[in-house]
Amino acid sequence: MISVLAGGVGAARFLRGLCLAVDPARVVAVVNTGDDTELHGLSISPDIDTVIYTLANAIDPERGWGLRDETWRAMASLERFTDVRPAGSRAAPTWFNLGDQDLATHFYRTARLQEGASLTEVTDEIRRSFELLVNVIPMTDDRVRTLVTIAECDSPVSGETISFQEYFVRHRHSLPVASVTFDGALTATLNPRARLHDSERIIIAPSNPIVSIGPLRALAGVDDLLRARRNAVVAISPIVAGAALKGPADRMLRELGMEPTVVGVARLYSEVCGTLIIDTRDAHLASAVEAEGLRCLVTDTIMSDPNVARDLAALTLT
Ligand code: FO1
Repeated sequence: MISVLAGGVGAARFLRGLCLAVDPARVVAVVNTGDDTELHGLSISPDIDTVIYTLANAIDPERGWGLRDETWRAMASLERFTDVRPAGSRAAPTWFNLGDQDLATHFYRTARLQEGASLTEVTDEIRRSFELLVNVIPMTDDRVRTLVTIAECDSPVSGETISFQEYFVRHRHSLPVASVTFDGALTATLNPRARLHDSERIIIAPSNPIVSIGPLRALAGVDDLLRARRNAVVAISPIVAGAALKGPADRMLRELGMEPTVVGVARLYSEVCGTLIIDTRDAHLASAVEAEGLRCLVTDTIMSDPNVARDLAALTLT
C-alpha cells in the first residue's frame, strides 16, 4: 500500500496523479478531518469531499471545492430568514456555501452517522457511490477540530479562538493567527486503515503543514510511527518560491514564527520525513534543505495538469 497524508485541494490533485501512476487500489488517502464542521444540523467533511469529488472528476475546477455545474438555490432561500432571525440565533448561516447537489452528500453523511455508522464507513459508501477504487479514509473516527486563535487586530474576533471554517471561510483567512490547536487530537485514535506501520511509502501531500497535516501529526502516536518509518516518508512542499499555491500557508507560517520557504517546510518535517520534494523554482535552496537533514529532490510540483501530477507522483515512489 501507499499511504498519503492528505488535506484538501493540493492533496486531491496529487492523488489524481498518483492514481495515474499506480493501481488506485494500492493507494490509501488518509484525510484531515480537523476542518470538519456542523452547520444546519449537517455533518460536513470538506477535505474528504474535495478528495472524493476531485478523484471522481466531479469537482468544480475553478473553486477547487464543491461540485461542478452546481446550483445555489437552497443557499439563496436561506437569505429569507436573515431579517427575522432573533439576535443570538445561529440558525440558517449563509457564510458557508453549500451547493444544491453538494447538500445531498451532507444529508447522506449526517443520516448515516446518526444511524450509528462510523465516519470511515460513511466515507467508504460515498467513495463507492462515485465508483472510485482508491481507498479514502478519515484520519480518525474520533472528533478532532482545528481551532484558530486570532492575534490582536482590528476585528470583532481579535484575541478569540474560532473554528477553522470560521477563520478560513467566514473571515476569508485574512485575520492574523496567534496559534492553532487541535481539539480532541490527544485522545483520538489514528484510523487503523492508514497502514502507516507497513505501507511501502508514506507520502505527505502538498497540503498546509499546519492546518492540514498538523491535525494528523497531532493524533497520538502518529509522529512516533512516522519517525520509525522516516526513510519511507516523502513530502512535497506546498510552498513554492516563498508562497502557498492556494490558501494561507505562507502567511500562517510567518505569523507562527516559521520561515515561509521550502527550508521552513524542511524544518517542520525533518524529524519525521526522509525526503522533501521541492519545485524547480526553489532549486537554489536544495542544499539548504539538505542541511536540515533531508534528501532533497527537485521537479515541477505545480500540478497544472494531471500529467504533471502523475510525474510528480512517480518521483515520490523512486
Ligand atoms: N471554501 C470557501 O472558501 N468558501 C465556501 O463557502 C466553502 C464552502 C464549502 C462547502 C463544502 C465543502 O466541502 C468545502 C467548502 N469550502 C469553501 C472549502 C473548504 O472550506 C476549504 O477549502 C477547506 O476546508 C480547506 O482545506
